[in-house]
Amino acid sequence: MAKPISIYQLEGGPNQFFSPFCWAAKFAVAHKGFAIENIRWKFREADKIAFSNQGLVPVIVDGNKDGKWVNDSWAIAKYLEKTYPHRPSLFGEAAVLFVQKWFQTGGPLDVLDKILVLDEFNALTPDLQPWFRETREPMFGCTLEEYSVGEAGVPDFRKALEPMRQLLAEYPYLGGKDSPSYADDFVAGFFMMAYALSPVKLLEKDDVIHAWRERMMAAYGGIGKTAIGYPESL
Ligand SMILES: N[C@@H](CCC(=O)N[C@@H](CS)C(=O)NCC(=O)O)C(=O)O
Repeated sequence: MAKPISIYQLEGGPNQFFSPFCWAAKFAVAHKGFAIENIRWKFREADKIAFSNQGLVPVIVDGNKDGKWVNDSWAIAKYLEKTYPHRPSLFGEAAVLFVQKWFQTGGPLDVLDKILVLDEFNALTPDLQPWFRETREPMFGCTLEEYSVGEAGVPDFRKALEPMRQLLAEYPYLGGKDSPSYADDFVAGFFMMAYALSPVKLLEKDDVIHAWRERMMAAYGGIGKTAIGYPESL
């Protein structure tokens, strides 16, 4: 019987898992039908993942392959697909990598980050908050408060999702199949970040993306639905 795959996953408050990349990896592992062992990881716990020679999560450790580790969500997806080709495929015909680039580069993530930045700051324990401010403010070129747009960013976020909305009007999932592809897992990871951090309603109920998010949260035994988050945001 297959052993679980462990995931080092960013934790904010207790059981508050808000890293979109960790969610993408977690959905991908579940997608391949493996049980998941969550290993909680907080910002700055570099020593815990030092074995991976870098400082970011997710990192997976595969108990089925002598504890092989892989870091980076995209590298993890490629590893899972290559190592377990006979399990449900992560990659559909759609350009999965293009979906990731679109979402992250000049796309919906730009505004989503600005909606959530103060929620992320507030989710952290007081000892981590000064570090978060000191590392993020130089990146943004302004204070967290100046960068934040909060709920006022929702119309722009919805607008930025238009290509995804048009695709989902024709297909149930972003990979163009009747079941999720890794493009779905990846984008759903960002909706899980929002769910974990904020009560803001990102989507209207009649939006096809709303129904897609419901399907993704219910997928793989409901690992999204049972996560700790803000149900009022859905
Ligand atoms: N390209 C990486 C990005 C991973 C990443 O940025 N992880 C964040 C959590 S969302 C992290 O580990 N941050 C630690 C830090 O900033 O020190 C991936 O796709 O896995």
